[in-house]
Amino acid sequence: MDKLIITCAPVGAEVMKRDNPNVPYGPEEIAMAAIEAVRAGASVIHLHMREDDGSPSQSPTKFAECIRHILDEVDCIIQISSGGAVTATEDERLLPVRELIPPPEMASLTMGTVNFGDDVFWNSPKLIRTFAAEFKKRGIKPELEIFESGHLTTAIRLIREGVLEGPQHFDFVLGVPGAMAGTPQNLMHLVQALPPGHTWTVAGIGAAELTLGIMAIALGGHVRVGFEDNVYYRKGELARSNAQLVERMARIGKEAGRPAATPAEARELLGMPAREWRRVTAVSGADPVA
Ligand code: KMH
Ligand code: ZN
Repeated sequence: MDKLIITCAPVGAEVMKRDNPNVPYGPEEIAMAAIEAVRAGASVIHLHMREDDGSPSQSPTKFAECIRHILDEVDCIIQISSGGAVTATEDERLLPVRELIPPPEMASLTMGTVNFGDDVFWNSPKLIRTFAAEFKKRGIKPELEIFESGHLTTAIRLIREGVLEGPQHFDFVLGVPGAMAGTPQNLMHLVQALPPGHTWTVAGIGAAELTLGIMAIALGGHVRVGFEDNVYYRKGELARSNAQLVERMARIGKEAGRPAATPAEARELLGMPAREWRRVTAVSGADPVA
């Protein structure tokens, strides 16, 4: 089986320091958490931004500052969030996708609307097409976020239509309250419904992070861990850091014959161009790359 791509999602838009005091806020703390995670075996960093007080942000300047810190220290695939928070507008969600120079290698792209706790995470077909066109224009590889079974159907339709081109990378996000539960049966259903030729990872929420991660290792998929999805190491014990969660997955993967992929190996597995270690140096309203 292929080497294991470990994605770390160090913060998300919802989790707060009151949930776990080790949750990072602000570009510098988030960068530190990401660097430690990469050193522990993560090759992809799924990145949300936070203000220093913890409120969610889509500020390209803050993204650029954080990415600069990370890439000053380690090579990794930066995957920014185009989901942001449920309160973010469509334009706010697209800001870092449009304005980071150079563009990030990857960004998340959710394949449909879903209940999200007591809120709704809106992703109409029109929004998805707009986002996919922006990604294509800037050469950003999407990670297709699947919170519900119907999201996979939508993704398959968009692939058939050519809106999404080439082998795609799917993230099965299972266990968000209001969405598809984090059960082995649900993961099996999605894996079996996935057409051949694509890659997938699983982001189990809460305790499902570990159980579904182990399942993905056995099935040939990949794994996401981090405080965006889960703040516990085990029941009743908060995780010390994102890196601690990455380390455990890297250890289990190695034992199972799937050592952690390096960033270069992850790019190859995801069908992405090999890259020199790159730095985000600027933000602009204008896009000289497009
Ligand atoms: N925070 C959620 C509303 C993504 O990053 O693309 C959306 C989310 C998905 O986390
Ligand atoms: Zn996210």
